[in-house]
Amino acid sequence: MPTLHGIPVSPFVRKVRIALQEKSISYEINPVAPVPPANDDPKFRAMSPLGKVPAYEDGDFSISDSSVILAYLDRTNPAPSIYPQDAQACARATWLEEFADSSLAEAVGPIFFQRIVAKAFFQREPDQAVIDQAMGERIPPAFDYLEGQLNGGDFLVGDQLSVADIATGSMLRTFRIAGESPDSARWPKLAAYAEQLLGRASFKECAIAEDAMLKGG
Ligand SMILES: N[C@@H](CCC(=O)N[C@@H](CS)C(=O)NCC(=O)O)C(=O)O
Repeated sequence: MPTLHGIPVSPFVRKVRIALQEKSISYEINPVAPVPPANDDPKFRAMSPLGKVPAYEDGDFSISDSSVILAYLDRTNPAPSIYPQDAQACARATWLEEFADSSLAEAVGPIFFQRIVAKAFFQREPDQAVIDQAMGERIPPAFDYLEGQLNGGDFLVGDQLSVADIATGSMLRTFRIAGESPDSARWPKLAAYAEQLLGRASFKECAIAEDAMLKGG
């Protein structure tokens, strides 16, 4: 059975878990934390040269990076595809995946780090100035952009779930774990989109392990 290496609360590990669930692929999870000494382990480094999670091990093959893993999964288990067929729609979906993994991650990450990681892993109180700066300056442009990309439907591109939704939903789930959700008065389409996406069976299934881990279970 394939093994996914990485702690479930990582949004990048979550991306892979969602894709695995949507494709009904059975797997085991090895909850490696992306910090030494766990990510210094030579066996892990061979799978993930940068020491980041996730890494994915499939028999004697392994690869790292959530976007690369999603592309691999789609080749090895094509149905249902998480890439639109049309070339331009596919390009848009992979661009939105990149946007979620970079700009949206940079907006949401500091809030999650201060509210959850600092407390749980470093026994530190959250730095409110960092949270305010992210909420005031980083979240609005990222959410404005996504609001403009949505058409009021359930998906960012076309009429089925794609890597764009998996990556965006994963970051919106991180935002939710940090105690936040998009303000429906300011971003109505994004707020509705987040609600239905995070209510999907694959996201709910992942949330069980995440919540258990955050509660120390
Ligand atoms: N582009 C990578 C990003 C992965 C990533 O940054 N993971 C974080 C955990 S959420 C990590 O491993 N950080 C440790 C580090 O940067 O050294 C992907 O999509 O997998």
